[in-house]
Amino acid sequence: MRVLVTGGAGFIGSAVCRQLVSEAGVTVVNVDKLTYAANLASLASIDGSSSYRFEQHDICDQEAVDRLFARWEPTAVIHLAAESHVDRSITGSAKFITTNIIGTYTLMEAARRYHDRLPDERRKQFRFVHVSTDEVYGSLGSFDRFREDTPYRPSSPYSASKAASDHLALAWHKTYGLPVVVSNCSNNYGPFQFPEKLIPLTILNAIEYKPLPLYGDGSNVRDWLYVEDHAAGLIRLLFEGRPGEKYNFGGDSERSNLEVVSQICDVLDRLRPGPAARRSLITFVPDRPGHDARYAIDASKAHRELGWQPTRSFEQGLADTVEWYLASGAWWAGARNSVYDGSRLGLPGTL
Ligand code: NAD
Ligand code: TDX
Repeated sequence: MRVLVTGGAGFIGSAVCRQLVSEAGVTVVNVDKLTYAANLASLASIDGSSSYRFEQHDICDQEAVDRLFARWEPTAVIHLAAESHVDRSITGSAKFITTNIIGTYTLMEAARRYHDRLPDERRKQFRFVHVSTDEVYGSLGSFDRFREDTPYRPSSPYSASKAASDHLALAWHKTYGLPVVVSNCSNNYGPFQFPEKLIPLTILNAIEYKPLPLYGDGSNVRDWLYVEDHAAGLIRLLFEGRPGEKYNFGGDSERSNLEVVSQICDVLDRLRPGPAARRSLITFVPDRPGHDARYAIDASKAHRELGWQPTRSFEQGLADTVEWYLASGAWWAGARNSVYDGSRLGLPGTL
């Protein structure tokens, strides 16, 4: 089995590549443009394996993508390549429209032509797993949870672009018979996450005793899932996902942003005591425009149909993640010092 993974040098994609090669014994071709969010060091554990290949390409480049299908003849695709940071989509939406919508379209067109040419047996086996987000459903009140049939109400340029890509993916199934499976997952966290997202940004700032920016009053709620659990769910979709279906993944771990940041402070105070309790670094900053109040996932379909369950509690996963960042300065130093400059980008939470 050979799987073409897009965005495999990113946070979730690298976890998918590592699991496919090291645990599932599957050959991976990783196609990634290597944007600011990519880090090939996240793949060090499988680089050099005969089951792993890297191809640097933009998924918007139709000729390049067609060539990839012809050259590698994949059994399946897991499509993760995207612009993924909501704040960046607010200050510059163009790349989100291009990569998330045109890129997905380009990839699916190539997949469709390839799929149509496959002999019967291989055509039956082929899957196109489109990786999306719970943000397409918009914001929840206090009680509900997102189900697969919850209507789409995206709030940000990022989530609107992902919503568009989901609609395209399911239309390519209905109209052309491309065996698409869509996943909608809640917030991921864990090792190898680029330090612009809440959890790694907070961990690194707290290590360095810098302010910890919380948007608004910190009461917004996210449902956190450990990245390795998400990757395991995506791999199950390759084998068990029903074409044309959507599957929600979540961690049953709803926490307010204030709770998450406070917990990181406490873990770090325990692991690396400093001059003052780190909660004193929490700084409330102007809110993100269009900030969704609450996300929560009903993942019962994935539990039932895929036999998938998250394996790690949020408390355990967060402690593991903090320890990983403490031990992995070489991985994050480059991204932090030279690439990510929030103040230059004018991001909403910048201090
Ligand atoms: P990421 O930003 O860490 O990685 C994205 C990767 O895509 C990078 O390696 C980047 O170089 C690559 N890429 C970007 N544009 C490209 C292009 N035009 N051509 C080829 N490669 C390109 O993102 P992530 O957090 O790993 O998210 C992966 C996917 O999962 C995305 O589709 C995202 O929408 C979705 N998702 C993320 C989360 C989350 O919490 N991070 C939750 C649910 C769904
Ligand atoms: O400095 C910050 N302060 C803060 O309060 C940052 C970076 C974020 N926040 C808040 C905004 C959100 O309520 O924390 C929450 C999490 O923010 P992000 O880490 O930016 O994630 P979010 O906007 O929820 O989106 C993430 O989950 C869904 C991923 O970035 C998306 O790719 C995924 O689809």
